[in-house]
Amino acid sequence: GKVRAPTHIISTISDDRGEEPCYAGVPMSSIVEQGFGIGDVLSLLWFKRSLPRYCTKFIEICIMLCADHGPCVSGAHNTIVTARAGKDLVSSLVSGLLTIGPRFGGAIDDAARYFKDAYDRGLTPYEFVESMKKKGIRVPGIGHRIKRGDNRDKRVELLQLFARTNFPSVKYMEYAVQVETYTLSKANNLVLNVDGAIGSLFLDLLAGSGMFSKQEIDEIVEIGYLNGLFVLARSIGLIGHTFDQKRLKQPLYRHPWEDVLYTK
Ligand code: Q5B
Repeated sequence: GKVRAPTHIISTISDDRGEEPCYAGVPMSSIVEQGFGIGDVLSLLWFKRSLPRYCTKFIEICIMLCADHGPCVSGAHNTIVTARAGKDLVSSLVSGLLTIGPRFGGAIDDAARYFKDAYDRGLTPYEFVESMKKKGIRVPGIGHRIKRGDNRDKRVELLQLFARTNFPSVKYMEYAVQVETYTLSKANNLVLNVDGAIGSLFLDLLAGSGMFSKQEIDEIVEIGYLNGLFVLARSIGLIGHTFDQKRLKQPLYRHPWEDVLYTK
């Protein structure tokens, strides 16, 4: 019989060997003809399946809401400083992206992990938050530098409204809201932030859409797909900040001495 030479790479999401590229088996012409959007493309390339319209719309809303948050946040700041140092687009972009992590924008996966574990184990918000405190871990998805109990993050409200109207179940999000109610009783800055809203709502999307097995959901949460949403979205804004600085012909950035505490 035929002997197959061993391959060095296995790939399952896309194929460009035919007449046209395919994403998860769907030819590019179908993607265009059927009027697919970026949420559909992401579903094919990340989850290897077409998701219902309300899911792809939710993904698109996440991307739109996280595309930028002004020039003062960590990522934009790094990108602006890098662009002003005369670096190219890719360098400016990645210098901003490199700030995405557990404190800034990259808490979505951990928010999903911890909210899922706590909800599935039946922990009350009090038990969950206090157990995190004992372990010395900040609750991912909770807390914001400028948002407060009396100045909520509009993005979170928009995501919650969409999900309450369109998702079959929002049990994880409701749990996250209960956690927020408890953390807000401790401090006014401990709001459910955009990472926590996306993390909990994506759990609801995975569990409620009927498109994923329990094993697949566990794998998605364990691997950590969801920070990818923030990385993808914020790249749009970081690229914008790079162009903005170049357009404005901004000089090399130097931080003022007066804003540094020099001490021994
Ligand atoms: N405390 C976000 O902290 C921040 C606590 C907590 C328990 C918590 C903090 C945090 C978890 C990570 C997270 C995503 C660093 C944030 C984002 C995108 C963004 C950004 C933008 C955009 C803010 C004061 C006291 C301390 C702390 C306690 C704080 N958080 N306790 N669980 N989660 N959150 N990140 O204001 O007793 O005084 O020692 O790490 O979800 O990144 O717009 O800027 O779109 O770009 O610096 O929205 O919450 O507060 O560090 O002074 O803490 O609160 O232990 O207690 P802050 P700190 P104590 S969304």
